[in-house]
Amino acid sequence: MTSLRFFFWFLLISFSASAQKDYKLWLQYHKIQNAAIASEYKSNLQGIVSLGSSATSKISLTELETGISDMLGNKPEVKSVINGENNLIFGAQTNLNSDLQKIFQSDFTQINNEGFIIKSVLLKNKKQIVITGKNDVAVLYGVYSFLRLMQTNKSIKSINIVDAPKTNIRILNHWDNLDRTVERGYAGFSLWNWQKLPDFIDQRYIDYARANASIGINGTVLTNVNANALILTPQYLEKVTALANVFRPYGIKVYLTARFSAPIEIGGLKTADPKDTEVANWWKEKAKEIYKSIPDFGGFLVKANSEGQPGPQNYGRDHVDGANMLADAVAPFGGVIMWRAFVYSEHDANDRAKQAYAEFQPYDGKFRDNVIVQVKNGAIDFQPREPFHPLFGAMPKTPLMMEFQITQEYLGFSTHLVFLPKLFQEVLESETYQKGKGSTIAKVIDGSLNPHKLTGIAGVSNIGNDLNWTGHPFAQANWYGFGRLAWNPYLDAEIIADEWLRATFSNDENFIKPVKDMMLTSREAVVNYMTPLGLHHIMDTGHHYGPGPWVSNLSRPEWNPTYYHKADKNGIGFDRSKTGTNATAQYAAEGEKIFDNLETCPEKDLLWFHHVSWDYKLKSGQTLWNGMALKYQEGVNQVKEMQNTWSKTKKYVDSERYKEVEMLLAIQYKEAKWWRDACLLYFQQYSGKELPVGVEKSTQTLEYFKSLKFPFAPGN
Ligand code: BDP
Repeated sequence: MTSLRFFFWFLLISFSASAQKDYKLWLQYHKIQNAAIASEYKSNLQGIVSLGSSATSKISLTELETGISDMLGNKPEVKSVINGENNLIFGAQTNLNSDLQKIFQSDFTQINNEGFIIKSVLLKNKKQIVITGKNDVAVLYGVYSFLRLMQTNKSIKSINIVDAPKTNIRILNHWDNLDRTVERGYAGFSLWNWQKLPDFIDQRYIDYARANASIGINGTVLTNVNANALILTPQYLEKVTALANVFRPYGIKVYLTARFSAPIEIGGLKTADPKDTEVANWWKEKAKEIYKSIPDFGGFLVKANSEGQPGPQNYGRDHVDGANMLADAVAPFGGVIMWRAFVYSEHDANDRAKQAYAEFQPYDGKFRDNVIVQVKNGAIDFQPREPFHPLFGAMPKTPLMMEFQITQEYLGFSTHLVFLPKLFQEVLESETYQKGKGSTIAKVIDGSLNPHKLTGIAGVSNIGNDLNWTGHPFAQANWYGFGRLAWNPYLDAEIIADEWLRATFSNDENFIKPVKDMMLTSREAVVNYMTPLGLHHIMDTGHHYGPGPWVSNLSRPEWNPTYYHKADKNGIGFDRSKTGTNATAQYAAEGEKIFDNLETCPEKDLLWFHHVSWDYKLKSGQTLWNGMALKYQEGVNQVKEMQNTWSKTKKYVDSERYKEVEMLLAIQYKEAKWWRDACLLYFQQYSGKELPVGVEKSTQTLEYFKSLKFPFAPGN
């Protein structure tokens, strides 16, 4: 081989090795560097015994074999019976022998159907580690949990874990269209290759299911909430069935979005009125047809009478009529309706933030028991920061499902490094005060505040067919973190970041510490350089890329950023207190009082609830104008610091991912400055004040920023 050919060959190999790292997500199974831990694992994991033979058991076995041999550098012996000691034994409750049944008897009473037990036990006086649960999927969760312990180099010597998910629907919402474009998708096209399905099963479907199972996600809505009825035709259902078959052994159920007007569009009916018997029967027949080929079909997610989507109101009916009609269609098969509360209307002059509550709160207790109402975390729309949605504290008789957005529609797309579990945790820890102090959103969601049979958390997916799945290597952490929080809404974001970094990159403390800090501050950084102090929805309209606080020419008032910030000569902010739209009254009394009063309203939400003067004194002693300008600058500085942190990680990260993140952080820095400069120049017209010391002056004019256009911004 000539040296040039050798060089290209070498490049190819190292590129694919590195690209594979990106693709492998948090399931890298790096060789363990810590000798003491590696030898502890080796002595405890001499053999693997599978007590099951299902497709799911086979996945568990393969996963353990690959994970353990990659991490330890040698293959453990796979045994067909339990003999000797220091084996890793796994299997579902019904497959355990009587000795093991006895050992785990009381643990089984502590877990639900998806929970697992991992324990070091003495079986006939021999030390073994056992992973068990009530069925094979639960065992698979235990297997991934065990491998995660190894990936994070935790001791397994006297392992004793009993764990179970706190919510029952842990689901990704894909806003994927049938032409494979993804609404608000920034990581390529849809994974679902409808044209080649059902006969061609892309390896990616399997890898997708595996990644989800590894973090406990058990459902996927394949299609966009802005739905296309064609997905419900036999031609497409056959394709959906093929996907469901791939996902089933991983414990993942398939759901679809239901276009409310489907009975007209594909059923040939004259109406989609939910009170019309023919319509109700059409849905019943449709459900029967689906369940015939997908017996464990999860159900429907519905966006109705929202942003132009059809719904029951087109026929003078309401959300309850619509949801219950669909609920009756899927109930005989155990299906669920996830009905979205994301509604606001151009005909309603009321504060947009109040509309979903005004419409849905009176329906409390009126839905069938297989309906769960899906509520976005905030009352407007997935902003970098929003106070929690007031519906969470106001519908005790209705199961409410959280809807988070993992894809970064309003948070810099897949170019900005923003660790979202910080945002998710802030929401889940918020106090609704529904039953006094301690009534957190996590408790509403997991059904512990007001008991409900159905509980759940949905995340709008950030996954596409990019090689690295999510566009930004660090956006993988948001998928990961979403799954972990859906399993346990009380998990700390710091623990999630720690696990993810170790599993994805390295266990070296010199890497973990600074990079974890970087992740944990990244959410506050984006708030600072985009929408500090409670500002919101001042992104450029339509695509939501970059700043556009000046936009005021759109037909619907609430589509204009000026509607949200209300900057004028006197000050800035949306008065949602008693003196304004009184949106604060939608919160339970204790919360209402806090938000309503300028003195007690958290400064992070100040301009969400209050219109305050430019000279208003912040807690820091700064005027509002100076404080706001300093926040914008702080955000920019934080990104600079992120770049600085990353520049020191070269020796811990493969060159490709190092370079990717380096380039992305450079874009983020550029865009953070763009945000700061554009917003401050714009607001300065109203405040009429100079920038305080420490805030850099823009090198461009406001006119320049206003002239920027992005007709092909992705995801729109
Ligand atoms: C907004 C998005 C829009 C979605 C809508 C929704 O801009 O693309 O269709 O929410 O959630 O965030 O229905």
